Amino acid sequence: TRTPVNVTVTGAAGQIGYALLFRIASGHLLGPDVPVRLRLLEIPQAVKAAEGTAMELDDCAFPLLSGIDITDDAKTAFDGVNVALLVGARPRTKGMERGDLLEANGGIFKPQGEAINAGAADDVRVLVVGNPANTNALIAQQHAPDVPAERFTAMTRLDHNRALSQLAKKLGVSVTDIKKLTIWGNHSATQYPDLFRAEVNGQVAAEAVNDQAWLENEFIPTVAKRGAAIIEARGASSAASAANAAIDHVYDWVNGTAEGDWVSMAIPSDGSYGVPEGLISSFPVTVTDGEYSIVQGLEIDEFSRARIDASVAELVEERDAVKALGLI
Ligand code: NAX
Repeated sequence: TRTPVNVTVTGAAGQIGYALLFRIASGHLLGPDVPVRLRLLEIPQAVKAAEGTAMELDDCAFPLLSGIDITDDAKTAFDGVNVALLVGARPRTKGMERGDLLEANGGIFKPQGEAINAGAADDVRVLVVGNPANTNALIAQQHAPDVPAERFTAMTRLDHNRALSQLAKKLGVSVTDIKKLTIWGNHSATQYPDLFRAEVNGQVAAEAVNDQAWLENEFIPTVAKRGAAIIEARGASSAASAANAAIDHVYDWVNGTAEGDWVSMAIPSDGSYGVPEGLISSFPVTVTDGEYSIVQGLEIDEFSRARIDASVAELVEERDAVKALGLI
């Protein structure tokens, strides 16, 4: 029998945590034959709620779930971790300036990065979901100098999946007919969902759409502002779809991407496509043998170039702001 994989989830008592944990325990994160051991990290006030979720996990009698530990101590939570899902973050509250938001999150992601550095397994993979995800990932990574930088990633897969679904609806096709879609840049309103390199049944997606006004004025804003639309409709932020995207991100990172397709992941830039080295920015990536690489050699048209540059400029600003605050 296989040794269980240690999966740590932070913010485990939150709403994404609630949607995520049951799918991890039922084998969707890593595969149907991979046993998992869950570590739940919460703040002290939410430990009891996490214990309640753990009771429900017990009550599912998942064959692959070999144990659950709950803690409010980051060092304990990340000791021996193989997959770290950093979901818990400090949300922006009314009247909060960007500097306050970044500082509050620095107070979370700096110690978590240090704890990962101290105790993680050699093969650790980190996915940051908590916003501002790209910059939180950068903070954690900068405090984990002994972990290869590329193991720190942030989630743009929800944006990717949202874009797939919007495009499929527009063209009356199935999401499986669409390949090579990319989210570029920051997981924020400046992100660029790219249809010029995407394909629909072999045809360039932007050409299949053949409606630049829809692309610019409907598609891009709908994908970029979908989070706000969900809050408006549901009265709560996206949770199950975010958990689903986290599952997709890690599953593909571990098990590989499909031949002839790619996925979107925010990863440390190696300078590809003019994105400054080290920034955690979303790219088209393929995965083979558990290692991702940025799809190379794509020609970037002028319209796309301007959109990518704008989102990357925002990431540079965020990085400079956390630098100025002494967080990295
Ligand atoms: P909730 O507020 O429901 O849950 C967050 C949980 O994190 C709470 O239980 C809280 O106690 C815990 N927490 C706070 N600080 C912590 C710390 N230092 N250590 C451990 N746990 C801590 O939020 P939820 O709806 O679950 O969303 C979580 C995060 O995901 C938010 O930052 C949200 O903005 C972000 N999202 C990111 C998305 C993405 O695509 N990258 C999409 C969905 C979501 O908006």
